[in-house]
Amino acid sequence: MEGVIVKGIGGLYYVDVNKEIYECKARGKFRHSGLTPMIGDYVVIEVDQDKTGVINEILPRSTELLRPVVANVTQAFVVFAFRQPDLNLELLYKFLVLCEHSNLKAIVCFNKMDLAEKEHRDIGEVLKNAGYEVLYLEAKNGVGVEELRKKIKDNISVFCGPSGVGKSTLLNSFIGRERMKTGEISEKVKRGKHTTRHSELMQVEEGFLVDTPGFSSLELDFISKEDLQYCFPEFEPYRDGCKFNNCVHYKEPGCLVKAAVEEGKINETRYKFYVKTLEETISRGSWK
Ligand SMILES: Nc1nc2c(ncn2[C@@H]2O[C@H](COP(=O)(O)OP(=O)(O)OP(=O)(O)O)[C@@H](O)[C@H]2O)c(=O)[nH]1
Ligand SMILES: [Mg+2]
Ligand SMILES: [Zn+2]
Repeated sequence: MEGVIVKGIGGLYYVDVNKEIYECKARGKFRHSGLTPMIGDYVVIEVDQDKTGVINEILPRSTELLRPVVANVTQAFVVFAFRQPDLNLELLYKFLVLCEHSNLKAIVCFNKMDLAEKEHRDIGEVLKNAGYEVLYLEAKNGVGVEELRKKIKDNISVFCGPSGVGKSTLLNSFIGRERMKTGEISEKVKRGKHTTRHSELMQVEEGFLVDTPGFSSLELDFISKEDLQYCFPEFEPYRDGCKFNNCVHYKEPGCLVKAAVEEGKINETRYKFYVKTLEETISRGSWK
C-alpha cells in the first residue's frame, strides 16, 4: 500500500493511507543507507492484520524542508502581521527567498489586519508586483480564512513566519471542527510554540497542513552568489538581457535588472535587500 507519513515519534511512523492510519517501523536498510523517513514522505508499506506495519520504500522527494523537517511540501503560507508583532520586512523577504530556494510556492498572508493601518497595504502591493499572491486576514475574526482554505486541497502546506503572528490560530480554524468530532484535539497544536517538537501533518480539505514555531531570524548562508538572483521572481523578465551572461546584477555595466530598478519597474527596497544579501554572501567567500 502507498501512503504518506503524517507523524513520527521515537522511531515509529504513522502512515495515512486514504485516511486510515497505520503505525509503521522503518526497514533496517534505511538506517544503513543513511536515509531517514521524514513526515511528508510518500512511502510503500506492508501491513499486518492489526494495522501495524513496515515501511518498505520511500518514494523520491520533490522538496525537503529542514526547519521543520518535512518532505514534499508544495507551498508555504508565509504569515506576518503589521502590528503585534511589528512587521519585520527584512525577515519577510528572507522567508520568501527561502521559499524560492526550496522550490515552494509562497502565499503571503498578512494577518491581524484589524490592527493594521491603510498604508500598510502598500507593502502588499510591492509583493504583488513582484509576483506573489497576497492575502489579508483576521484569523481571530475568521476574515479571509475561507480564501486561504481553498488553497489547501492537493497540497502539503506549511505555515511559517515569526512568533505571535497567528499561525496556530489559522491552523486551528481549519482543523478545529474535524478534530472536535473525533475528540482528539491536539494539545501540541494548541500550545503554539511547542508544536514543532514532533511536527505533524494534519489532513484538511484533501490536503495536509504543517504548523511551525515562529522564527525570529533566518540565515540564508547556504545560497550561493550565483543562485541568489533566482530567488527574486521579479528579476526574471530582465536578467537574460544583461550584457554579461554571468551578471549578478550588482556592479556590472549593462545590467537590465539595475535599469529596471532605476525605471521603477523593480521595487528599490527589494533590490536593496537583494544587494545586501548578495554582499553578505560575497563577504563569506567563494567556497560556499
Ligand atoms: N488582533 C488579532 N489577534 C490575533 C489574530 N489572529 C490571532 N491573534 C492572536 O495572536 C496571538 C498569537 O497567535 P498564535 O496563533 O499563537 O501565533 P503563532 O504565530 O502560532 O505564534 P508561535 O506559535 O509563537 O510562532 C493569540 O493571542 C491570538 O489570539 C487576528 O486576526 N487579530
Ligand atoms: Mg504557533
Ligand atoms: Zn544584470
